[in-house]
Order: sequence, then structure tokens, then C-alpha cells
Amino acid sequence: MPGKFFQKPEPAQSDRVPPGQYLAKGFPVLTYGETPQISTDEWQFRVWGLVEDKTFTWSDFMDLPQHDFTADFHCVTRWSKLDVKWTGVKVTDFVKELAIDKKATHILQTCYGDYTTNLPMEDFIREENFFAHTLNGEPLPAEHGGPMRLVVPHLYAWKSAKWINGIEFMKGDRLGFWERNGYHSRGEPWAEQRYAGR
Ligand SMILES: Nc1nc2c(c(=O)[nH]1)N[C@H]1C(S)=C(S)[C@@H](COP(=O)(O)O)O[C@H]1N2
Ligand SMILES: [Mo]
Repeated sequence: MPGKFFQKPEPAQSDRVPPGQYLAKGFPVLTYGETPQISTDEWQFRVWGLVEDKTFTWSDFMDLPQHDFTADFHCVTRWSKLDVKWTGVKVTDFVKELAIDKKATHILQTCYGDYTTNLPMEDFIREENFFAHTLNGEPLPAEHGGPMRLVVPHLYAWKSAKWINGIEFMKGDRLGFWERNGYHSRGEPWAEQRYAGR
């Protein structure tokens, strides 16, 4: 697959590229369906299910601690991008604002548009996960999920919902969009958890 859009990793980088992945030269856009155009004024984020129901505005998120992140990005269609530079809010800071029921074991991310994706609680609440509103120092472009997306660096990027607008806390797992269509429930790139049942 190396060529115009992909390259073989340099030796120094190769230990950071999971099996079966190639480095993308740019930052490809991978979207199923239309790209929602949502202003920060209208953007809202709701948590519900096994959590105290709560709705956050854009300024609620801006009032939380802001951090810069450098993270690798692995799409299950076999491209990876190393050292993507983001700014946003840590999941571990965000969940301090919530009263989560101890019975919750999984979450489902919901978005503007119909996309959903699920995560076990321990894959969601991790120090390196974040809500991103800035890419390379600029407001996150709509095609990359702006105004806000989740980034979960340790799993395939379909677990990082663009245009995120809510999280349902659940007891037990419920599959999201790609997971219902045959992708793995967890999606760990180093174990090549690409498809369900393989
Ligand atoms: N809402 C939504 N989120 C999504 C997707 C999507 O189609 N819709 N695609 C996923 C997939 S498969 C990947 S690889 C990444 C791509 O992010 P990018 O377009 O910023 O590269 O977003 C993920 N999040
Ligand atoms: Mo993807």
C-alpha cells in the first residue's frame, strides 16, 4: 500500500505503528455520511442513563482545565498518523463533574448525525483520553469532528466520535454503529481487534 498517500514507517517510528498499519502522509478524513455543521453557540452535550442527567454548554467545557495533547491515531482501514497535536479537556477532569451510578459498566457516545460508538467504562475513563476542540492550534475543523470530538488514542479511531453531543451510561454493553456492522466491540490496534469474532 505505500505510495502517494502512505509510507513505510522509519525505523525509529516503526515500534509505534501497530501491525497491519501504514503511516498516512496527511490527516485523512473518515466519515460515514454527511458532515454536521454545528456552531459552538448551539453545541450541547448531555449525559444520561446511569448518571445524574445533565446538559453542558460550550462555555461549561471551556471552564474546565484545558490541556495540550500529542497522540497517535490509528484507523482500522489501515492508516495511522503519529503525533497529532490537539487541545481540549481530559475525560478524567470531565467525569469529576458527573454523578455516575456505580452500576454503570459501559458508555455509548452519541453525535450530531446518527453515529454511535460504545466503550467499556475502563477504556473511557483513562488519563490519556480527551475531548478535543482544537487541532494544530486551530479550531477543530468540521470534517475532523468540530466543534468537539472525543479522542481515545489507545483504540482504533472509530472509537473517537466526531461531533460528539452526549454519553449514555449503561449497565452492560450495547453496540454502536460500526460494532453492529461487524467491527470488534473493543478495537485494540496492537491486538488487531478489527472485526467481531476474530
Ligand atoms: N460521528 C462520527 N465519528 C466518527 C466517524 C464517523 O463517521 N462519524 N468515523 C470514525 C472513524 S472510522 C475514524 S478513523 C475517525 C476519523 O477521524 P478523522 O476524520 O478526523 O480522521 O473518526 C471516527 N469518528
Ligand atoms: Mo476509521
